[in-house]
Amino acid sequence: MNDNLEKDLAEIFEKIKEVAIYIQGVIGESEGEYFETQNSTGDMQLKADVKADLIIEKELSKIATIKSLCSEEKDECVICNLDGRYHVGYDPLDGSSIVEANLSVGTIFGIYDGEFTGENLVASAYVVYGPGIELVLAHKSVDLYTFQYGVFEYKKSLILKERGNINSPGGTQQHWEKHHKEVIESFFNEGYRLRYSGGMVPDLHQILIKGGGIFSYPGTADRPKGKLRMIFEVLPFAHIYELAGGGAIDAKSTRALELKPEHYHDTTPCFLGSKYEIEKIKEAYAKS
Ligand code: P6P
Repeated sequence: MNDNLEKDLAEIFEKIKEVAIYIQGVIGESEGEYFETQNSTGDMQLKADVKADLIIEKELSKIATIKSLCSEEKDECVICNLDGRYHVGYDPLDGSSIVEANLSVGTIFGIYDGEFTGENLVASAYVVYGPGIELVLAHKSVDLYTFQYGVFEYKKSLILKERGNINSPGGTQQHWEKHHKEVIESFFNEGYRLRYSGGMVPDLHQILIKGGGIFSYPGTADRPKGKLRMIFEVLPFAHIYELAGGGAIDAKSTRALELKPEHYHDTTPCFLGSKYEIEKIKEAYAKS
């Protein structure tokens, strides 16, 4: 039992609001320039990636209840407070490769009370840096805040209906397996609209804001384990989608929140969406 959870999360959420504003500034200055370095997943590192990561590490390590910070941009976790309790997995700037195209990008946080598994996720959050800054905080509900006149103002809770009409299909299409191609096509044949920017945060945010749909990043011939990282990306969004009334599974139809990463940077095929769409994915993959 954790009697301090609400108070602890309130402090962490306030800090996330603060770093969101700093990171927006970093993006604003960015001209898409890269370092010569790569991160643990082999992605080239934008200076904005590294700057955003340093901001988060500097600010969140000030919170005494946070024991460790595990970043997509670093090989290992950083222990910040030995007497702390929570382990925060985060992607400081997801989709940074599209910053140079001035498309929306985001930051993702998973707050784990114990080791990095879905069952230990006590809260998740993400920030969308777009025409405005939007923040979603998820603990007992999925709550949307918009940055207006210098503060984050609560707008509403986000809920996923039984089904939607957005289809957001990731992965290299020439490497999709036959059954995956067929189920993606089946949504389009039902009138779904293609909405895919290459930024996981705005793509998943759009489905939540519109109330339903399906996002997929499958295992493909070139990436059998998919591309999206469990700890920093898939588990936090799986937590958010389930809390909003939808679902999140892997290619074996296992609940994403039941997956147990073996390594910090493990990836998984993932499907996140409304209940109807998740069931269609399960049926299609069961036949394969
Ligand atoms: P692709 C961005 O690099 C990212 O990690 C996610 O934000 C996004 O969903 C995915 O990769 C896009 O990958 O292969 O479609 O470019």
